[in-house]
Amino acid sequence: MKKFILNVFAFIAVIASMSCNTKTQIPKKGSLQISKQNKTKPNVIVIYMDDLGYGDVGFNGSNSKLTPNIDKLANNGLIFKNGYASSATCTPSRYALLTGEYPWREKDASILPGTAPLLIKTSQVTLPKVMKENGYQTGIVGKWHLGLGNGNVDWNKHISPGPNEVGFDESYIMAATQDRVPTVYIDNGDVVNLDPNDPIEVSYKKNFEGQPTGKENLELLKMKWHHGHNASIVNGIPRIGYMKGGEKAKWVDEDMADHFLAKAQNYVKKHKDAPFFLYYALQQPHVPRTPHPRFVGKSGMGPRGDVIVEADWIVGEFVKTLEEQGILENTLIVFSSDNGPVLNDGYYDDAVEKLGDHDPKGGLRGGKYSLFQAGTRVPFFTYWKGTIKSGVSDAIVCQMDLATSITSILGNKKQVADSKDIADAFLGKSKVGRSELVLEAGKKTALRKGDWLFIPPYPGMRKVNKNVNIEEGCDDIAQLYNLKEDSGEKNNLATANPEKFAEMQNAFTAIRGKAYFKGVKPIELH
Ligand code: NG6
Ligand code: CA
Repeated sequence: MKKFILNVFAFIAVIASMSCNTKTQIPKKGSLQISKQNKTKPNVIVIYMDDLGYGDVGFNGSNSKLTPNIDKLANNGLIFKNGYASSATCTPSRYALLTGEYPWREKDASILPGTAPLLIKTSQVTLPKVMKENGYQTGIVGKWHLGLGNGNVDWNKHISPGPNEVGFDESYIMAATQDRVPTVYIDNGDVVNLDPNDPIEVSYKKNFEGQPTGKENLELLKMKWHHGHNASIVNGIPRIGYMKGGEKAKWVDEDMADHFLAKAQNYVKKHKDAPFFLYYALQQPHVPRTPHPRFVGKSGMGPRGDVIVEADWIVGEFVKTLEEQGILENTLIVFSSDNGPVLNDGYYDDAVEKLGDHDPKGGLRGGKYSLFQAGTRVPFFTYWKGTIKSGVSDAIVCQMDLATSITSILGNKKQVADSKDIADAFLGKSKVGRSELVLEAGKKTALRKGDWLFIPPYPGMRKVNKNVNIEEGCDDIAQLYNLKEDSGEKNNLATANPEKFAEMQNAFTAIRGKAYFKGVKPIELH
């Protein structure tokens, strides 16, 4: 009898568990994925723009209406008014984002040619590795620009080490920049559409015999170079560096945004059922600006505005995919840019002529390549539907802090290099971010601390980069600005406020060392 009762109970338990299972198997549209994933382990996506300025986006006050989709996301997320890239150029900023280390600690972290060896050591802790330790699938789609291989890449063979050796399970990238050769996509270390009968050769030193160049063959160009960019011609666009062969593998510039979008969408669809980390690095609005024909003329500002409109559409489509896959609520999105804006960055593309009233700098001083704020203060927001409340934060946050902070959000502790745990600032639970941050431009550094910016003297260094018409932030004398009262960095208070000056100089010296003032050899960028 006892046995019978036990069996009845066991039977009821089995039926109950079956009906529970059936319940979870017929969820409302979209909820299955959410239930499968653990709420404490959101997907994490970093959407990273290339050269998008603080003032290019509506959510930082621009009236130009270039970014309605990005603005919608930002306005439903947490907007950082003091959000920083670590540097005013691409490679160092990406290095800091992925390693959590100040890029000025790594001597080779400056703008890399397409043939540079991998900058990140395979033994180094990285953001994607940290995510893997936390049980995440990791992927990168888009711009890499952190070097590949060991210094002598054969583009016709498997390329390694690269993103897959520093923490990414999957990678689909361009090696460097859109204006640098090789102009091919690389899928997990292999050039896409490689034809063994048309091998690829790349050099940054000399041209391959008989190959046309931007310098000598102006008649072949559909886009004219202004400075630099006069080496090999691909798709009528002159590039930095020389390339031969690989005709079938060459990308079509106008299709690049759609191409990377499809890869990012596929990645999301493939991995939606378990936590993933995706670093989606768009190429816009870096030069050459090549909007798909359906975006040409859409901004009224020429190609620079048009590719921002294009990128905005892309972000909108990408978010739609997250929604359709039912994972938007379980995904933390971080949106930012690798450095500030530049208009003429080497091609005649009407960026200056058609700018109109638009201010890519958003009232800040400088731009790409600059120690002034427009170099490193960039569009920045976090979005996590249902978890992060919409709002605006003044906390000082840097992309470099994501490695440690995201680990902390996942409930773990891991101090990654210079990356700070400011998880609460990223989630909007605290108004406090970093207390101080060293900013970098072409190996020159400055210190943001509280409301203040200290730039040490850079005697003899060029003040204005005439090619791009941007003030680089250097002066023979030291500079001190109160950014809260003087966001345009117009009043140097170094002599007017000796106490603050001494405090800031000491804080800077404590991090960079006394030798900095004597020994530093900053590089002048083109
Ligand atoms: C500069 C290029 C510029 C751009 C930049 C890298 C010249 C004259 N200028 O050297 O066009 O490619 O490097 O930009 O070649 S970044 O956003 O990837 O850092
Ligand atoms: Ca950039």
